Amino acid sequence: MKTLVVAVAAALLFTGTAHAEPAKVAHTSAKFENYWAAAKAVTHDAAKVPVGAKVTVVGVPTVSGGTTVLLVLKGLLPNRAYGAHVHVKKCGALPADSGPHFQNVPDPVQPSVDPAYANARNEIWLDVHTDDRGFALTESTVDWQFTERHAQSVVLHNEHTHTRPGEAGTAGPRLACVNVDF
Ligand SMILES: [Cu+2]
Repeated sequence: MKTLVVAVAAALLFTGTAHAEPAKVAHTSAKFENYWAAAKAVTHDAAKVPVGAKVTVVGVPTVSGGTTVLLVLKGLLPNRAYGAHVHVKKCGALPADSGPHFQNVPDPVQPSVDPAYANARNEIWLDVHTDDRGFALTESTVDWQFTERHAQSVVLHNEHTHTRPGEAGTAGPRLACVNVDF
């Protein structure tokens, strides 16, 4: 009987939230490769993101309704700045294939370079500076979750992310991309 009550309660709880898919944990660990269809992590510029460099991304929904994303990189160029963001689409053969940045509140004007939308609270920015061994670790927490809309990649860029009107969110050429099922 007790089991039945628990089962019914669980079913009701599940039904009650079925329209808003619960946020989930996302995780990818991979080595950057030249593009091929099943590559999890793709380098578009092997001089700046070498083949064989390692990347780990973890995305975790927080109890307070936010999301924390962790980015770990090994084997990049030492003592160098890289920009990084969560992008909407999967990595592809071309750098542009990963699409725009994921925005919690979408900018009606695309491409989005308005700091009101292209900022580190409405997007997930993961800029890093590598140490003298090419290692970097960073984390970003935003106060929203991936529920109805999802993002599919993290992209590394050539520069740290700009913030001024007209260039907000830009960070130079896309150097590499890793698929993450957020
Ligand atoms: Cu980006």
